[in-house]
Amino acid sequence: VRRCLSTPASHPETVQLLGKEYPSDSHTNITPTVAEKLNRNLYLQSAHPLGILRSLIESHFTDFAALSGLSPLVTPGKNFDDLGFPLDHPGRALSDSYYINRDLMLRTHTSAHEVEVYARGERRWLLSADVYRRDEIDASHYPVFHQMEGARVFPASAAGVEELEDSNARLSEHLSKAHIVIEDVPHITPSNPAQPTHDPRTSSLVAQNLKLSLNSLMLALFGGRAGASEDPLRVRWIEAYFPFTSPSYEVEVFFHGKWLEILGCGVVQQQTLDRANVPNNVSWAFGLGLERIAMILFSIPDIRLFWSQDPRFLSQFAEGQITTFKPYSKHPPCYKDVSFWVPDGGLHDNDVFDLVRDIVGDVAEDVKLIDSFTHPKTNRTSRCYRINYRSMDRSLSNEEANVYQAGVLSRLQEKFGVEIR
Ligand code: FA5
Ligand code: MG
Repeated sequence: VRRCLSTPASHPETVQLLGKEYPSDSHTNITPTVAEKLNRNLYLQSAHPLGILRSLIESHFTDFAALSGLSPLVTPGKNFDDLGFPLDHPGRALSDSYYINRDLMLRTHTSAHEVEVYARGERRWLLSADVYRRDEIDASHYPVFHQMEGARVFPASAAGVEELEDSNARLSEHLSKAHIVIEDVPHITPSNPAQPTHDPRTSSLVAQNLKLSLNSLMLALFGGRAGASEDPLRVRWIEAYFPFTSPSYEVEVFFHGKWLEILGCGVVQQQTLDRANVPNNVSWAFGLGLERIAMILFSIPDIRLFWSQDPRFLSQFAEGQITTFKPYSKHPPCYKDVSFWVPDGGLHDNDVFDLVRDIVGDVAEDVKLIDSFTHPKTNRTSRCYRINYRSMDRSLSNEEANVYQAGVLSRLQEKFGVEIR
């Protein structure tokens, strides 16, 4: 995995990913640090927290196909257009997503594979994968994370309604005995409507089946782990919006005193199923964040730890077991500020964050914009970011942090033409 960075951006160059070479263009913004992650496959390692969690969910959904190993390189068509994202959706922007070139990107969510999996004829399926987003830098954000998509298809017919009623009765029965408190929202409302081509009653049954299936998963994952055994598990359903589902919801779980967003889901837009050549069917789908859940279940305090190859991290986990992570060290933080005048064309926060992550790697724990002002006379804008340099594995010397800091400063000047203050 290599990108020739020595040539200026205006020259033709290529990007090497997963053993293949791709032409780059004005869209290319993938960094070597991110490119390195493409073949790590953390979620496939049976004794890694992400792999343990994946297996746990897969064994909960009996009779669902468990898919994985699909290439992270997808067309924007697959990631966005097939799912009905409007052309001006912010997720498409260079500031938010990684592009290899204008025709190829790193998937930003597992929903990018919905059409092809439905088209294969799968009717109950799970799909796990690494996904990529340009984002802020802190203990719960990393440019690579993992999602699991899940879906179930029913025929849009009397037989389908019968299957739904049957499944809903069974799941309700199972949940009625459980120690769980669910804050629900109505399946369908004017602001979260059934699709025009759907029979509202069928849509409502599909939404109910989705909710029951996921409440049952939450119970399997968190039940009995929510704190004192007397406390019931609390799950909260919230109305949401996604271009590719309606109605849509988000699920939050109350854990250690906080509501935590776990997943997005909904009744799949008919155009997705039509595009996959399975009309006359209805489906629900969800997409959950594996890190979010694993951080709670294993008490992992920092998302960078998932990428650690330190045996003090890896040796704490075993296949099939949820264990509580014991932090082996917390080295002192080392804060350094970088102040500069923003270039005339402007500069996106995510461009700064990505540059820091690329130069400093996992030693960058946190980057925050702490000050921004525009000079009243010259109209120039100055910004100050505070970087926290801290390794999870070892103590960092001030000299080392200074070397990183110098690297950040010179790359900011070279790449974006900022004027350091
Ligand atoms: C999606 O990605 C939708 N594709 C989910 C979906 C699938 C909706 C199918 C409907 C039907 P969202 O961007 O909210 O939605 O991400 C889904 C989950 O991924 C979040 O709930 C969260 O658990 C996780 N997630 C999102 N962003 C991050 C991040 N930066 N770091 C870690 N986990 C994240
Ligand atoms: Mg969300």
